[in-house]
Amino acid sequence: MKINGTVLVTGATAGIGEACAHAFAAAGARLVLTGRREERLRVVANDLRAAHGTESHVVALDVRDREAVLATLSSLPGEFGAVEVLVNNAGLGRGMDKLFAGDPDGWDEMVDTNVKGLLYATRAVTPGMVERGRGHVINIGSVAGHEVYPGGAVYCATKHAVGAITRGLRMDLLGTGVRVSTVDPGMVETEFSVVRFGGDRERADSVYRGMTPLVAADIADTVLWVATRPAHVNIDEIIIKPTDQASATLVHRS
Ligand code: NDP
Ligand code: 8X3
Repeated sequence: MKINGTVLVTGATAGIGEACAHAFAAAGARLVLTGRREERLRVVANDLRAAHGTESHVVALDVRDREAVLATLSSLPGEFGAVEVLVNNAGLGRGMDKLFAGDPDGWDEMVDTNVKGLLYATRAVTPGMVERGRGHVINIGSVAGHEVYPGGAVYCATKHAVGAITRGLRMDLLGTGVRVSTVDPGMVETEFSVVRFGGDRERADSVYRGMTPLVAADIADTVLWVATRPAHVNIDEIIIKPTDQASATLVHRS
């Protein structure tokens, strides 16, 4: 499976985004790596160069910063500008309080990152794809875009929105040659739960206790597969869960 061209990953400093960067680099792509933690981006870029001889362009940005996203990602230098695959991965959960007791700042952060950030990156990158008559937008959704669970109303709402945006974007790009997909994971052990629970590692670890979660590389493998189908094939959506998980809330633990 070879990828010729540029792959832009949002949220490439950790977890699924970092794993996607590695998978695409191994397949021959050049990478645009974005995220807020610039130091981490440089480490990832160095790792990719050492492991695969990959050329990366690092862009430290917050996807919530509309002006920065639109200005920077629509005018990437040289060959980095011809983005072949956009992986809209940057996202997070904040807390699991009941909605009536929830933290509005956390709601803002989830909506602004998971929904609006994804829209800004898409708006910056897709005009070039349309012009070139080729490209692929791959959104990282979630089982939370298919189900709702207690304490997850806002996070689930953002991932339902990702599903709606994916379907609408596919309609709007019909006839341009640009593909649109969503890869929707269940439980993947990354920094996600540590972030969701405000750095409480004990609580984060308990999410995966007694079961075998997915790892970021499982999702990256799927994203790469989606991106490497022939140009006339569009994988609309994939739900991928651990064998130990039957629904968002039904998990086998031993
Ligand atoms: P991680 O916390 O490990 O990684 C999240 C990434 O998103 C980091 O690179 C982080 O970079 C980036 N990010 C977060 N906020 C922003 C922001 N405002 N601007 C730019 N980048 C940002 O979590 P995962 O890898 O698990 O999550 C990746 C995606 O997968 C998310 O969309 C998540 O909702 C989704 N997902 C995760 C599942 C799981 O169980 N882990 C399951 C289903 C979906 P930085 O902090 O440097 O900015
Ligand atoms: C993250 C997975 O099940 O915690 O999207 O919502 S879940």
